[in-house]
Amino acid sequence: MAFSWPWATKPKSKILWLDLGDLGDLVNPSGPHEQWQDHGLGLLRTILHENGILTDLASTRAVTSWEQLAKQIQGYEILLMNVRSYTYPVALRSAKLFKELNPNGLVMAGGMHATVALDEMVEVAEFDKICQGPGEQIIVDLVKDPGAFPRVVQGVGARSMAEWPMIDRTLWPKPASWKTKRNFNWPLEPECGWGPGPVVTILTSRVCPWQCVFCNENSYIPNMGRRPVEAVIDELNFLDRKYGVGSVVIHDSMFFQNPKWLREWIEKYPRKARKVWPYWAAGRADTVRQWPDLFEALVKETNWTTISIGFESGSDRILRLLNKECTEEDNQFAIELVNRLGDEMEAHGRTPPKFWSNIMLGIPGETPEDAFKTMRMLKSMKRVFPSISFYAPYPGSALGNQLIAEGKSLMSKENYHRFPDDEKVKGIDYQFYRELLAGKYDSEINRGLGALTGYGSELYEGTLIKA
Ligand code: B12
Ligand code: SF4
Repeated sequence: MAFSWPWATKPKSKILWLDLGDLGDLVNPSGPHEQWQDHGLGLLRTILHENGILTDLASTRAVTSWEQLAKQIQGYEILLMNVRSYTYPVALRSAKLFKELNPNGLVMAGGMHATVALDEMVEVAEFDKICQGPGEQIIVDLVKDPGAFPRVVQGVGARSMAEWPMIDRTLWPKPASWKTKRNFNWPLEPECGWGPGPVVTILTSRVCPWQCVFCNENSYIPNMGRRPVEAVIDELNFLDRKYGVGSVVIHDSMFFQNPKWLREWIEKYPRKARKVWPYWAAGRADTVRQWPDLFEALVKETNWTTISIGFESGSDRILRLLNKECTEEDNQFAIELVNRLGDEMEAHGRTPPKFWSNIMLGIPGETPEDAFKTMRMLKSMKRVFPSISFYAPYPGSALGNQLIAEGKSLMSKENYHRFPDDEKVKGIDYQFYRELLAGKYDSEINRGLGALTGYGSELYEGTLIKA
């Protein structure tokens, strides 16, 4: 039987999976998103356990010091980690600590960072095996016989998410303090203001086909079939029967794609789910404009209450620079539609949908007027959670790779972590943006509102968001 710290005293398996995140995120978290669970870890541990390979679990999020972590990672032969760029600093330090404590142990790391920044990881001797790409079809063999593989391993994925097992959510780390335990709803997840708890995070699709230069996931995540609608509903019903579901977060990078799948979702979710749980999911302004009826049906019939849209900017110039393939007009169309739907639903006593509006500031090439236009766009949203961050040049993305190559990125392996207000690119006037968010230019922004309606003048103050 596998177990998780802090209740365990001695290793039961020789293999340890280390969940990554900032120290203390499951002890005394600064926000709800840090407490969300890692589906890569959940999926691969489920596959390992289904194949008879039991792993123990520790989490950097469940400790508040490296000394505490050291006690939990001693005595193991293999350390497994899912490394993303924003967890790379913690992964690096953990790998070194593991090798100090277990000089004959093997560190095997996979995850996004291995795929997009292999060079960086290859330089570090402590990483014994580095797996690029998906791991579901290789993890069992790799762990059974690491010697049969070269140091850098090409991962193998499933053709379709239909082949993925249902994650055994009890293999996820537990909240690690009385304070977090109270509201965590483990093995489901805590609420974050988008819908009632317990929250289920779930994936229905893996990759987004667009190529925004700050993201372009499809250049490094292989395409794979979407999870069948029935399987998603079955999992939600199973979790509801077992734990009771309050609301759902669909973690897909792009939920609003593939109209055939979405039509089936509209047909089956309201009929077959034990309850039409409200959910958070992501879309794009241009496709909302392209398929407005489909969008409206999703909002009204399936309870899509928190609509995440990567608006990013309110200026055509910047949208083009980002290869966003959305225009100011597309953005305005989506905003007006959601404003109207919200009014109608409210008039019928229903909860109106709300935007989770992703906005980037400090994009190289952005002028103050571009930023003012973005703020005006934000003010034309009647019901909105603004999610504003300073642009971050992540490796793997076209613009990120370019800025890193030009020596303009301020993100380093000690500081990949994305704090929304960190300074991330050389030459950006961050002071201007801080003043903008503190309201210094409000009269200018409001003057330019023109035909747009300005809702809530304090809308974006203090709204730099970490996720
Ligand atoms: C859900 C999600 C979130 C959620 C939850 C994160 C969580 N707890 O897991 C939230 C909203 C909180 C979030 C936040 C952020 N995220 Co995010 N997120 C995602 C998303 C959409 C899905 C992740 C997922 O579950 N994937 C599915 C699982 C199964 O895949 P996986 O974890 O990669 O694991 C597979 C492989 O990597 C491999 N593997 C993994 N580990 C191992 C280990 C071994 C040994 C082996 C062999 C293989 C292996 O096998 C697995 C199965 O195939 C991804 C995009 C994507 N489609 O993956 C972005 C993504 C991971 N996020 C990203 C970023 C940048 C962020 C943010 C920094 C936001 C931002 N854009 O500024 C923040 C940071 C939060 C923080 N803590 O500071 C980037 C990471 C880029 C990078 N280079 O690492 C991604 C890729 C999106 C993107 N294109 O920009 N995110
Ligand atoms: S930013 Fe959004 S739309 Fe653009 S590639 Fe990434 S997930 Fe797709």
